[in-house]
Amino acid sequence: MAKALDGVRILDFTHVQSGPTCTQLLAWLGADVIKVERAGAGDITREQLRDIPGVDSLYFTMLNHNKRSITLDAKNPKGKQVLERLVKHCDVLVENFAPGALDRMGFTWERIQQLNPRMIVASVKGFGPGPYQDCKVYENVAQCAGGSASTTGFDDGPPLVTGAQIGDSGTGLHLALGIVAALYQRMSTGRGQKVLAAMQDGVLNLCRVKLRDQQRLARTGVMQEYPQYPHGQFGSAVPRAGNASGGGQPGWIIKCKGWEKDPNAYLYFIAQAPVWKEICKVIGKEEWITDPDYATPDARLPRLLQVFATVEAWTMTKTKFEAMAELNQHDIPCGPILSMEELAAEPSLRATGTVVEVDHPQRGKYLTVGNPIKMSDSLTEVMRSPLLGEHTQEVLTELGLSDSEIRTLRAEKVI
Ligand code: CAO
Repeated sequence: MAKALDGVRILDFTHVQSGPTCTQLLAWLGADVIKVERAGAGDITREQLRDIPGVDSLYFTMLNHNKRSITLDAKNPKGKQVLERLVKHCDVLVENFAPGALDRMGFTWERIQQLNPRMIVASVKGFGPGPYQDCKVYENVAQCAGGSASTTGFDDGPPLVTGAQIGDSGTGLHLALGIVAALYQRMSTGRGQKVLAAMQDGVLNLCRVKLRDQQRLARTGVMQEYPQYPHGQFGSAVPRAGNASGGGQPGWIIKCKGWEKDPNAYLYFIAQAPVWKEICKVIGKEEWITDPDYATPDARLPRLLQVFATVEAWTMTKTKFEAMAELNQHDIPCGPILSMEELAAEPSLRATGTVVEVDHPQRGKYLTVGNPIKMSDSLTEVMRSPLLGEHTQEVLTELGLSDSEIRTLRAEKVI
Protein backbone atom coordinates (compact mmCIF):
# COMPACT_ATOMS: atom_id res chain seq x y z
CA MET A 1 0.00 0.00 0.00
CA ALA A 2 1.19 3.53 -0.78
CA LYS A 3 2.08 5.75 2.16
CA ALA A 4 1.22 9.39 2.82
CA LEU A 5 4.82 10.62 2.54
CA ASP A 6 6.01 8.30 -0.22
CA GLY A 7 8.74 9.97 -2.25
CA VAL A 8 9.79 12.40 0.50
CA ARG A 9 13.47 12.08 1.36
CA ILE A 10 14.69 13.10 4.79
CA LEU A 11 18.31 13.83 5.59
CA ASP A 12 18.21 12.89 9.24
CA PHE A 13 20.92 14.53 11.29
CA THR A 14 19.10 13.94 14.56
CA HIS A 15 20.31 12.28 17.73
CA VAL A 16 19.15 11.35 21.23
CA GLN A 17 15.33 11.65 21.50
CA SER A 18 13.62 14.83 20.29
CA GLY A 19 14.78 14.81 16.66
CA PRO A 20 14.63 11.00 16.26
CA THR A 21 11.01 11.00 17.47
CA CYS A 22 10.20 13.40 14.64
CA THR A 23 12.00 11.49 11.89
CA GLN A 24 10.67 8.13 13.09
CA LEU A 25 7.16 9.50 12.70
CA LEU A 26 7.96 10.76 9.19
CA ALA A 27 9.37 7.33 8.34
CA TRP A 28 6.18 5.67 9.59
CA LEU A 29 4.24 7.99 7.33
CA GLY A 30 6.29 6.70 4.40
CA ALA A 31 9.27 9.06 4.05
CA ASP A 32 12.70 7.66 3.20
CA VAL A 33 14.70 8.66 6.27
CA ILE A 34 18.48 8.54 5.89
CA LYS A 35 20.08 8.86 9.31
CA VAL A 36 23.61 10.28 9.22
CA GLU A 37 25.87 9.15 12.06
CA ARG A 38 29.52 9.35 12.92
CA ALA A 39 31.50 6.22 11.98
CA GLY A 40 32.46 4.06 14.92
CA ALA A 41 30.18 5.81 17.39
CA GLY A 42 26.83 6.75 15.92
CA ASP A 43 23.95 8.25 17.83
CA ILE A 44 25.04 8.31 21.48
CA THR A 45 21.87 6.50 22.50
CA ARG A 46 23.05 3.33 20.74
CA GLU A 47 25.22 2.73 23.79
CA GLN A 48 23.18 4.45 26.50
CA LEU A 49 21.14 2.42 29.03
CA ARG A 50 22.22 -0.82 27.35
CA ASP A 51 20.56 -3.97 28.66
CA ILE A 52 22.63 -6.33 26.45
CA PRO A 53 26.39 -5.72 26.16
CA GLY A 54 27.49 -4.56 22.71
CA VAL A 55 23.95 -4.41 21.31
CA ASP A 56 22.05 -1.26 20.31
CA SER A 57 20.06 -0.12 23.34
CA LEU A 58 16.29 -0.12 23.53
CA TYR A 59 16.63 3.65 23.86
CA PHE A 60 18.02 3.74 20.32
CA THR A 61 15.97 0.98 18.72
CA MET A 62 12.67 2.39 19.99
CA LEU A 63 13.34 5.83 18.45
CA ASN A 64 14.81 4.86 15.10
CA HIS A 65 12.50 2.39 13.41
CA ASN A 66 12.00 2.42 9.63
CA LYS A 67 15.15 4.49 9.00
CA ARG A 68 18.29 3.81 6.99
CA SER A 69 21.66 4.50 8.63
CA ILE A 70 24.78 5.80 6.94
CA THR A 71 28.05 6.78 8.56
CA LEU A 72 29.74 10.00 7.49
CA ASP A 73 32.30 12.36 8.98
CA ALA A 74 30.58 15.63 8.17
CA LYS A 75 33.62 17.66 9.23
CA ASN A 76 35.98 15.96 6.75
CA PRO A 77 36.24 17.78 3.36
CA LYS A 78 35.34 14.60 1.45
CA GLY A 79 32.52 13.94 3.91
CA LYS A 80 31.21 17.44 3.24
CA GLN A 81 31.13 16.66 -0.48
CA VAL A 82 28.96 13.62 0.22
CA LEU A 83 26.78 15.73 2.47
CA GLU A 84 26.35 18.27 -0.32
CA ARG A 85 25.07 15.49 -2.56
CA LEU A 86 22.68 14.44 0.16
CA VAL A 87 21.39 18.00 0.53
CA LYS A 88 20.69 18.10 -3.20
CA HIS A 89 19.07 14.63 -3.09
CA CYS A 90 16.73 15.21 -0.13
CA ASP A 91 13.65 17.32 0.57
CA VAL A 92 14.12 17.94 4.27
CA LEU A 93 17.12 18.19 6.59
CA VAL A 94 16.18 17.55 10.22
CA GLU A 95 18.66 18.28 13.00
CA ASN A 96 18.75 18.77 16.75
CA PHE A 97 22.38 19.61 17.31
CA ALA A 98 23.43 22.10 19.95
CA PRO A 99 22.92 25.66 18.67
CA GLY A 100 25.36 26.61 15.89
CA ALA A 101 26.71 23.09 15.22
CA LEU A 102 25.31 22.90 11.68
CA ASP A 103 26.81 26.33 10.86
CA ARG A 104 30.16 25.23 12.29
CA MET A 105 30.02 22.24 9.94
CA GLY A 106 29.74 24.76 7.10
CA PHE A 107 26.08 24.05 6.35
CA THR A 108 24.49 27.40 7.02
CA TRP A 109 20.95 28.13 5.83
CA GLU A 110 22.40 30.24 3.00
CA ARG A 111 24.74 27.44 1.88
CA ILE A 112 21.95 24.87 1.98
CA GLN A 113 19.73 27.20 -0.04
CA GLN A 114 22.47 27.55 -2.66
CA LEU A 115 22.70 23.79 -2.94
CA ASN A 116 18.96 23.14 -2.89
CA PRO A 117 16.46 26.02 -2.72
CA ARG A 118 13.63 23.53 -2.17
CA MET A 119 15.26 22.14 0.98
CA ILE A 120 13.31 22.44 4.22
CA VAL A 121 15.65 22.76 7.21
CA ALA A 122 13.92 21.67 10.39
CA SER A 123 15.49 22.07 13.82
CA VAL A 124 14.78 21.27 17.43
CA LYS A 125 16.52 23.63 19.82
CA GLY A 126 16.15 23.98 23.56
CA PHE A 127 15.05 27.61 23.40
CA GLY A 128 13.92 29.99 20.71
CA PRO A 129 15.64 33.34 20.12
CA GLY A 130 16.31 35.11 23.41
CA PRO A 131 18.57 34.95 26.43
CA TYR A 132 18.88 31.15 26.44
CA GLN A 133 19.16 30.51 22.70
CA ASP A 134 22.72 29.15 22.94
CA CYS A 135 22.01 26.65 25.73
CA LYS A 136 22.11 22.90 25.36
CA VAL A 137 18.91 21.37 26.62
CA TYR A 138 17.70 17.93 27.68
CA GLU A 139 14.20 16.70 28.44
CA ASN A 140 13.89 17.73 32.07
CA VAL A 141 15.42 21.14 31.49
CA ALA A 142 12.65 21.77 28.97
CA GLN A 143 9.99 20.49 31.37
CA CYS A 144 11.28 22.92 33.99
CA ALA A 145 11.71 25.88 31.63
CA GLY A 146 8.40 25.31 29.85
CA GLY A 147 6.14 25.51 32.91
CA SER A 148 5.48 21.81 33.42
CA ALA A 149 7.55 21.26 36.57
CA SER A 150 6.23 24.29 38.43
CA THR A 151 2.69 23.03 37.91
CA THR A 152 3.31 19.31 38.54
CA GLY A 153 3.31 17.68 41.98
CA PHE A 154 1.69 18.49 45.27
CA ASP A 155 1.57 21.91 46.84
CA ASP A 156 3.59 20.86 49.88
CA GLY A 157 6.35 19.24 47.80
CA PRO A 158 8.99 20.35 45.30
CA PRO A 159 8.35 20.80 41.56
CA LEU A 160 8.21 17.46 39.73
CA VAL A 161 9.12 16.27 36.25
CA THR A 162 6.75 13.89 34.52
CA GLY A 163 7.49 10.54 32.91
CA ALA A 164 5.85 11.63 29.67
CA GLN A 165 8.68 12.99 27.54
CA ILE A 166 6.91 16.15 26.61
CA GLY A 167 10.15 18.07 26.11
CA ASP A 168 11.78 15.64 23.70
CA SER A 169 9.06 13.52 22.11
CA GLY A 170 6.50 16.32 22.43
CA THR A 171 8.76 18.74 20.57
CA GLY A 172 9.56 16.08 17.97
CA LEU A 173 5.84 15.80 17.26
CA HIS A 174 5.54 19.56 16.90
CA LEU A 175 8.47 19.59 14.49
CA ALA A 176 6.98 16.78 12.38
CA LEU A 177 3.81 18.80 11.90
CA GLY A 178 5.86 21.85 10.89
CA ILE A 179 7.74 19.76 8.32
CA VAL A 180 4.59 18.33 6.77
CA ALA A 181 3.09 21.84 6.58
CA ALA A 182 6.28 23.18 4.96
CA LEU A 183 6.18 20.36 2.40
CA TYR A 184 2.58 21.31 1.63
CA GLN A 185 3.44 25.02 1.30
CA ARG A 186 6.36 24.16 -0.97
CA MET A 187 3.89 22.70 -3.46
CA SER A 188 2.69 26.23 -4.21
CA THR A 189 5.84 28.30 -3.53
CA GLY A 190 8.46 25.90 -4.85
CA ARG A 191 10.68 27.06 -1.97
CA GLY A 192 11.97 25.43 1.16
CA GLN A 193 11.93 27.17 4.51
CA LYS A 194 13.33 26.94 8.02
CA VAL A 195 11.18 25.20 10.62
CA LEU A 196 12.05 25.61 14.28
CA ALA A 197 10.48 23.85 17.24
CA ALA A 198 11.97 25.01 20.53
CA MET A 199 11.54 22.61 23.43
CA GLN A 200 10.53 25.37 25.86
CA ASP A 201 7.81 26.47 23.41
CA GLY A 202 6.60 22.91 22.86
CA VAL A 203 6.29 22.24 26.60
CA LEU A 204 4.54 25.57 27.16
CA ASN A 205 2.12 24.72 24.36
CA LEU A 206 1.30 21.47 26.15
CA CYS A 207 0.91 23.43 29.41
CA ARG A 208 -1.37 26.09 27.93
CA VAL A 209 -4.16 25.29 30.38
CA LYS A 210 -1.84 26.39 33.16
CA LEU A 211 -1.26 29.75 31.48
CA ARG A 212 -5.05 29.94 31.30
CA ASP A 213 -5.15 29.36 35.06
CA GLN A 214 -2.41 31.93 35.65
CA GLN A 215 -4.64 34.59 34.16
CA ARG A 216 -7.72 33.35 35.99
CA LEU A 217 -5.75 33.51 39.23
CA ALA A 218 -4.49 37.01 38.48
CA ARG A 219 -8.05 38.19 37.93
CA THR A 220 -9.86 36.41 40.76
CA GLY A 221 -7.15 35.47 43.28
CA VAL A 222 -8.57 31.98 43.69
CA MET A 223 -9.22 28.82 41.70
CA GLN A 224 -12.06 26.90 43.18
CA GLU A 225 -11.33 23.56 41.53
CA TYR A 226 -7.77 23.48 42.90
CA PRO A 227 -7.13 21.44 46.09
CA GLN A 228 -5.88 24.62 47.79
CA TYR A 229 -9.48 25.87 47.85
CA PRO A 230 -11.05 26.66 50.29
CA HIS A 231 -8.56 26.12 53.12
CA GLY A 232 -5.14 26.78 51.54
CA GLN A 233 -3.44 29.94 50.37
CA PHE A 234 -3.00 31.06 46.78
CA GLY A 235 0.13 33.01 45.87
CA SER A 236 0.68 35.00 42.71
CA ALA A 237 1.72 32.03 40.50
CA VAL A 238 -0.34 28.99 39.53
CA PRO A 239 0.31 26.40 42.24
CA ARG A 240 0.88 22.69 41.85
CA ALA A 241 -2.52 21.05 41.82
CA GLY A 242 -1.79 17.45 42.79
CA ASN A 243 -4.08 15.25 40.78
CA ALA A 244 -6.77 17.83 40.16
CA SER A 245 -8.20 17.79 36.68
CA GLY A 246 -6.89 20.34 34.22
CA GLY A 247 -10.35 20.92 32.82
CA GLY A 248 -13.78 22.02 33.95
CA GLN A 249 -14.76 18.68 35.51
CA PRO A 250 -13.20 17.94 38.92
CA GLY A 251 -11.14 14.77 39.19
CA TRP A 252 -8.71 13.01 41.54
CA ILE A 253 -6.73 9.78 41.85
CA ILE A 254 -8.27 7.45 44.40
CA LYS A 255 -7.31 4.12 45.91
CA CYS A 256 -8.73 0.78 44.83
CA LYS A 257 -8.65 -2.67 46.36
CA GLY A 258 -5.08 -3.88 46.82
CA TRP A 259 -3.48 -0.42 46.99
CA GLU A 260 -1.50 -1.42 50.09
CA LYS A 261 0.68 -3.79 48.01
CA ASP A 262 0.16 -2.69 44.41
CA PRO A 263 1.51 0.82 43.71
CA ASN A 264 -0.83 1.09 40.73
CA ALA A 265 -4.09 -0.02 42.33
CA TYR A 266 -5.62 3.41 41.77
CA LEU A 267 -8.27 4.96 39.57
CA TYR A 268 -8.68 8.44 38.14
CA PHE A 269 -12.21 9.45 38.99
CA ILE A 270 -14.05 12.39 37.45
CA ALA A 271 -17.03 13.87 39.26
CA GLN A 272 -18.63 14.91 35.99
CA ALA A 273 -21.63 17.14 36.63
CA PRO A 274 -24.04 15.56 34.10
CA VAL A 275 -23.73 12.15 35.84
CA TRP A 276 -23.78 13.40 39.42
CA LYS A 277 -27.02 11.51 40.15
CA GLU A 278 -25.52 8.26 38.87
CA ILE A 279 -22.38 8.82 40.94
CA CYS A 280 -24.45 9.26 44.10
CA LYS A 281 -26.44 6.11 43.38
CA VAL A 282 -23.38 3.97 42.64
CA ILE A 283 -21.53 4.99 45.81
CA GLY A 284 -24.66 4.74 47.96
CA LYS A 285 -25.04 8.46 48.72
CA GLU A 286 -28.45 9.10 47.16
CA GLU A 287 -29.13 11.88 49.70
CA TRP A 288 -26.43 13.97 47.97
CA ILE A 289 -28.65 14.22 44.87
CA THR A 290 -30.94 16.71 46.60
CA ASP A 291 -28.74 17.96 49.48
CA PRO A 292 -28.05 21.66 48.64
CA ASP A 293 -24.46 21.22 49.87
CA TYR A 294 -23.82 18.68 47.11
CA ALA A 295 -26.52 18.99 44.48
CA THR A 296 -24.74 21.53 42.23
CA PRO A 297 -21.17 21.75 40.94
CA ASP A 298 -20.64 25.09 42.69
CA ALA A 299 -21.87 23.73 46.01
CA ARG A 300 -19.51 20.75 45.68
CA LEU A 301 -16.38 22.78 44.94
CA PRO A 302 -15.39 23.47 48.59
CA ARG A 303 -16.18 19.83 49.43
CA LEU A 304 -14.37 18.11 46.59
CA LEU A 305 -11.76 16.34 48.69
CA GLN A 306 -14.51 14.98 50.92
CA VAL A 307 -16.46 13.85 47.84
CA PHE A 308 -13.41 12.02 46.51
CA ALA A 309 -12.76 10.45 49.92
CA THR A 310 -16.31 9.10 49.92
CA VAL A 311 -15.97 7.73 46.41
CA GLU A 312 -12.67 6.20 47.49
CA ALA A 313 -14.34 4.35 50.34
CA TRP A 314 -16.39 2.68 47.59
CA THR A 315 -13.53 2.05 45.11
CA MET A 316 -11.39 0.52 47.86
CA THR A 317 -13.84 -2.39 47.89
CA LYS A 318 -13.18 -3.10 44.17
CA THR A 319 -10.19 -3.59 41.91
CA LYS A 320 -9.53 -0.72 39.54
CA PHE A 321 -10.93 -2.81 36.69
CA GLU A 322 -14.10 -3.75 38.61
CA ALA A 323 -14.63 -0.12 39.56
CA MET A 324 -14.07 1.04 36.01
CA ALA A 325 -16.49 -1.56 34.59
CA GLU A 326 -19.19 -0.57 37.04
CA LEU A 327 -18.73 3.19 36.65
CA ASN A 328 -18.72 2.92 32.87
CA GLN A 329 -22.08 1.18 32.94
CA HIS A 330 -23.38 4.53 34.17
CA ASP A 331 -21.25 6.67 31.81
CA ILE A 332 -19.17 7.96 34.71
CA PRO A 333 -15.76 8.93 33.33
CA CYS A 334 -12.79 7.28 35.04
CA GLY A 335 -9.53 5.55 34.14
CA PRO A 336 -7.37 2.89 35.76
CA ILE A 337 -3.76 3.72 36.56
CA LEU A 338 -2.08 1.29 34.19
CA SER A 339 1.52 0.23 34.70
CA MET A 340 3.94 -0.32 31.83
CA GLU A 341 3.73 -4.02 32.66
CA GLU A 342 -0.03 -3.95 32.14
CA LEU A 343 0.19 -1.86 28.97
CA ALA A 344 2.78 -4.20 27.47
CA ALA A 345 0.42 -7.14 27.95
CA GLU A 346 -2.78 -5.37 26.84
CA PRO A 347 -4.20 -7.34 23.87
CA SER A 348 -6.16 -4.44 22.37
CA LEU A 349 -2.99 -2.32 22.06
CA ARG A 350 -1.26 -5.23 20.30
CA ALA A 351 -4.23 -5.63 17.98
CA THR A 352 -4.15 -1.99 16.86
CA GLY A 353 -0.37 -1.88 16.41
CA THR A 354 0.14 0.64 19.19
CA VAL A 355 2.31 -1.91 20.98
CA VAL A 356 4.37 -3.93 18.51
CA GLU A 357 6.84 -6.77 18.80
CA VAL A 358 9.87 -6.24 16.58
CA ASP A 359 12.67 -8.66 15.72
CA HIS A 360 16.24 -7.33 15.79
CA PRO A 361 19.20 -9.28 14.41
CA GLN A 362 21.33 -8.67 17.51
CA ARG A 363 18.87 -8.37 20.38
CA GLY A 364 16.07 -10.65 19.19
CA LYS A 365 12.47 -9.73 19.91
CA TYR A 366 11.52 -6.60 21.82
CA LEU A 367 8.43 -4.50 22.32
CA THR A 368 8.02 -0.99 21.07
CA VAL A 369 5.34 1.64 20.73
CA GLY A 370 4.14 1.78 17.14
CA ASN A 371 2.66 4.72 15.29
CA PRO A 372 -0.04 6.28 17.48
CA ILE A 373 -1.52 7.97 14.39
CA LYS A 374 -3.75 5.57 12.48
CA MET A 375 -4.57 6.38 8.86
CA SER A 376 -6.89 4.30 6.71
CA ASP A 377 -4.94 4.86 3.49
CA SER A 378 -1.40 4.91 4.86
CA LEU A 379 -0.78 1.94 7.10
CA THR A 380 2.32 1.76 9.27
CA GLU A 381 4.52 -1.30 9.29
CA VAL A 382 7.09 -0.98 12.06
CA MET A 383 10.53 -2.09 10.84
CA ARG A 384 13.50 -2.57 13.16
CA SER A 385 16.05 0.19 13.62
CA PRO A 386 19.14 0.06 11.38
CA LEU A 387 22.55 -1.12 12.53
CA LEU A 388 25.21 1.59 12.46
CA GLY A 389 26.09 2.28 8.82
CA GLU A 390 23.95 -0.60 7.55
CA HIS A 391 22.89 1.38 4.48
CA THR A 392 26.03 3.38 3.75
CA GLN A 393 26.93 1.43 0.59
CA GLU A 394 23.32 1.41 -0.64
CA VAL A 395 22.71 5.14 -0.11
CA LEU A 396 26.06 6.30 -1.51
CA THR A 397 25.43 4.17 -4.60
CA GLU A 398 22.03 5.86 -4.99
CA LEU A 399 23.86 9.19 -4.77
CA GLY A 400 25.94 8.13 -7.78
CA LEU A 401 29.24 7.25 -6.05
CA SER A 402 31.16 4.37 -7.62
CA ASP A 403 32.29 1.31 -5.65
CA SER A 404 35.89 2.47 -5.80
CA GLU A 405 34.98 5.95 -4.48
CA ILE A 406 33.12 4.33 -1.63
CA ARG A 407 36.09 2.04 -0.90
CA THR A 408 38.38 5.08 -0.75
CA LEU A 409 36.05 6.94 1.63
CA ARG A 410 35.96 3.85 3.82
CA ALA A 411 39.74 3.47 3.80
CA GLU A 412 40.11 7.14 4.76
CA LYS A 413 37.56 6.68 7.57
CA VAL A 414 35.24 9.31 6.12
CA ILE A 415 32.38 6.80 6.25
N1 CAO B 1 30.25 14.15 11.63
C1 CAO B 1 31.02 15.06 12.25
N2 CAO B 1 30.66 15.72 13.34
C2 CAO B 1 29.44 15.45 13.84
C3 CAO B 1 28.58 14.52 13.26
C4 CAO B 1 29.02 13.85 12.09
N3 CAO B 1 28.30 12.94 11.46
N4 CAO B 1 27.46 14.46 13.98
C5 CAO B 1 27.61 15.34 15.01
N5 CAO B 1 28.81 15.94 14.91
C6 CAO B 1 29.36 16.94 15.81
C7 CAO B 1 28.61 18.24 15.79
O1 CAO B 1 28.91 18.97 14.64
C8 CAO B 1 29.11 18.89 17.08
O2 CAO B 1 30.37 19.46 16.84
P1 CAO B 1 30.79 20.95 17.35
O3 CAO B 1 30.43 21.01 18.80
O4 CAO B 1 32.26 20.98 17.11
O5 CAO B 1 30.04 21.92 16.54
C9 CAO B 1 29.35 17.68 17.99
O6 CAO B 1 29.26 16.53 17.15
C10 CAO B 1 28.43 17.51 19.14
O7 CAO B 1 27.09 17.82 18.79
P2 CAO B 1 26.11 18.38 19.91
O8 CAO B 1 26.75 19.57 20.54
O9 CAO B 1 24.78 18.55 19.33
O10 CAO B 1 26.06 17.15 20.93
P3 CAO B 1 26.21 17.14 22.52
O11 CAO B 1 26.24 15.70 22.86
O12 CAO B 1 27.33 17.95 23.01
O13 CAO B 1 24.84 17.80 23.02
C11 CAO B 1 22.44 18.00 23.15
C12 CAO B 1 23.65 17.05 22.99
C13 CAO B 1 21.21 17.17 23.00
C14 CAO B 1 22.49 18.62 24.55
C15 CAO B 1 22.51 19.09 22.08
O14 CAO B 1 22.62 18.49 20.82
C16 CAO B 1 21.29 20.02 22.09
O15 CAO B 1 21.13 20.89 22.94
N6 CAO B 1 20.43 19.84 21.07
C17 CAO B 1 19.26 20.72 20.88
C18 CAO B 1 18.20 20.43 21.88
C19 CAO B 1 17.77 18.98 21.85
O16 CAO B 1 17.39 18.42 20.86
N7 CAO B 1 17.76 18.39 23.05
C20 CAO B 1 17.11 17.12 23.24
C21 CAO B 1 18.02 16.02 23.20
S1 CAO B 1 17.16 14.58 23.66
O17 CAO B 1 17.09 14.67 25.30
